[in-house]
Amino acid sequence: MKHLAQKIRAADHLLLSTHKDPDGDGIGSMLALARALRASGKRVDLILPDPCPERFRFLDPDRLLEWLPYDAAGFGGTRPDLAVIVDTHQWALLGHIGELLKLERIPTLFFDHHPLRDGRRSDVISDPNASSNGELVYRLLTNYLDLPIDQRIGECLYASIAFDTHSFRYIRNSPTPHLVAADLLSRGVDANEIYRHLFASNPVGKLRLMGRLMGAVKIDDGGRLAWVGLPLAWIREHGVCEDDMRDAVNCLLEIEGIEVAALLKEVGDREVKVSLRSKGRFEIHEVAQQFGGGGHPYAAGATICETLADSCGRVLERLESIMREDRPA
Ligand SMILES: [Mn+2]
Repeated sequence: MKHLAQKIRAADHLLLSTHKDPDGDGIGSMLALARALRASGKRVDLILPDPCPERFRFLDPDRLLEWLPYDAAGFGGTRPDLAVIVDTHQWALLGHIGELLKLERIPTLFFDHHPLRDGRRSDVISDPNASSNGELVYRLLTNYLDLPIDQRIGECLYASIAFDTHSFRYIRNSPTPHLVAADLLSRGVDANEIYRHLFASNPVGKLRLMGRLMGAVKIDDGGRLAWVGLPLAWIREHGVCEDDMRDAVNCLLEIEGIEVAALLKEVGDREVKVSLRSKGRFEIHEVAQQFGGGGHPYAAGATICETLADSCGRVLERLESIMREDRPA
């Protein structure tokens, strides 16, 4: 983190970005870092590889976030000195932004909290024990950059942490997210307001689709595995967006006795997004990696280029095989 702080301090013009399908943690982390660095006099541009989902817009009233401002023509003569990517360390998840950074040879650092997929990398600053990237940005600002955290920055950091911990439910028994959140509250952050935006602003179509989806859930492996396939036609019928279905897999994991949950969401012709979750007895990121994806030991995902039915078959086979080894003789 010292290395990252040095590089940031040395840069006058920074570019911040995050992964495709940007989430509350990535967006909150980008905005918090950008606000703090802008206040210290730096030029900071924020670009997203996909549009910002509606429910995170409240964090960005002055519209700092841009989507696709940089086309193939490049940076228009104003090359950033440094790019900092939050909440991922995978080039593949940056889409066209990754290609542009490579093409223009922009020095790029990844600031992340996901376990590294392929050994050590000098361009990745990652702490997989952190609840969220927001927690890491907080640590960077307070302990390494000595930059003040005002109420606005605090809101973004609080939203990051609340989003990735699902309102402080998944905290890996570390007191840190609570301690950081307490400090942010003391800076004037309105936790109720953030909760309302992040978790209590669901469109009714999402609820109806969830009802339909829950009716289709299958329970296997003697009650330890819950899974469901979500056809693209259902998503269209109910008019929900990608972001709306993000928590569906967690509902499956909340069933009594379930150890592993899988949601397979059809997103296009022969394109299925797989989300895997585990309560902690089984590590499922290796299954995601077998399909070219990644994530945390207990929360991971991948994209499979097959039909929905074939994807379900292949994923179930892998999950059942890792769970079989644990079955009492
Ligand atoms: Mn995150």
